[in-house]
Amino acid sequence: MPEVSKQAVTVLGLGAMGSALAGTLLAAGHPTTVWNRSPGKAHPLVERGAVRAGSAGEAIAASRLVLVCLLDYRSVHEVLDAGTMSGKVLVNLTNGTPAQARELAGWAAEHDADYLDGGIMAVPPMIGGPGAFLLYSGSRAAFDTYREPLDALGESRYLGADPGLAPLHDIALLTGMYGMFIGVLQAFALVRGEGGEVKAFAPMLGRWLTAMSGFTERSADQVDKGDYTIGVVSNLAMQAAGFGNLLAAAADQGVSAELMTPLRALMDRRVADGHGAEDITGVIELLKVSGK
Ligand code: FVH
Repeated sequence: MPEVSKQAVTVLGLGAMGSALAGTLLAAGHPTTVWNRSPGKAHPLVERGAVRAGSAGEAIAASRLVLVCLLDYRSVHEVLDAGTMSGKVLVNLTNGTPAQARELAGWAAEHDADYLDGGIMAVPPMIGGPGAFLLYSGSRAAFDTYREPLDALGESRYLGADPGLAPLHDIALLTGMYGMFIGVLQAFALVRGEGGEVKAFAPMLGRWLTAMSGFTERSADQVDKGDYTIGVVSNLAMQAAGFGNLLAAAADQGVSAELMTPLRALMDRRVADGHGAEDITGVIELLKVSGK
């Protein structure tokens, strides 16, 4: 059986993530052209079989599929302006806002290019492994045509034609992650504040966070229905009273509670508004910004 040739890919940006993407595509057998502003970062990939382009324009010309993974959208625009995008399929894996993605999709359309936005839900060592998943939105045709190289990077999930959908979900997921980071950092600061060994405490924290992870599904149901009385196990008034102890313990230890105090204020407002018997999820009602 003759070997079916794999689709050629250009990767613009060889930071930690771009290098992982290009290395994974090479390992999957895709002819890969690479370019980076600082050319030295291409060297390990060239040793593995990548073609180093002399300029961003040359890299864009090399393949129909152009993956871009740079620091931000400003750098994306700077780099893409150097090439001819007509007839290309641009897959942008740079972190940004839904508005930035929609603007770039419009720019691509003006330049006669197809556009797919992507959100990478993985850190570089995870790329190509079973834990990585990537969110896509924008051109369905681009997603279907290049499904094979996209799947090589991780599990691919297409969210819809609106290019803003992938960054919306990406940013929402990262928001959840940073919320967890806030809690972990504050918990470690408290344990350290009393001279405890954080490494010994960490497995207990991991176990507790796993036990509490059911909150996401239970609260999602409450939010979708706009009813914060469904399945209440721990009412808000009780939680608000206990939350004060988290802040008081920090103050006793000389640990700042600045990561936590905003939630305290919102819980207290919600209780004062008469929702103490409901779930904490109702705090979301106070996050609505008027005029939007
Ligand atoms: N690394 C991670 O954990 C996360 C995982 C989820 C996705 N993010 C996003 O991926 C984008 C790239 O992140 P990265 O990890 O590759 O970042 P760096 O290693 O810092 O590399 C940045 C690359 O961007 C190039 N660059 C910056 N400014 C410019 C510019 N004005 N013109 C051209 N290129 C530019 C930089 O080039 P150089 O400094 O090597 O010359 C790197 O190639 C990012 O959106 C994450 O949020 C990563």
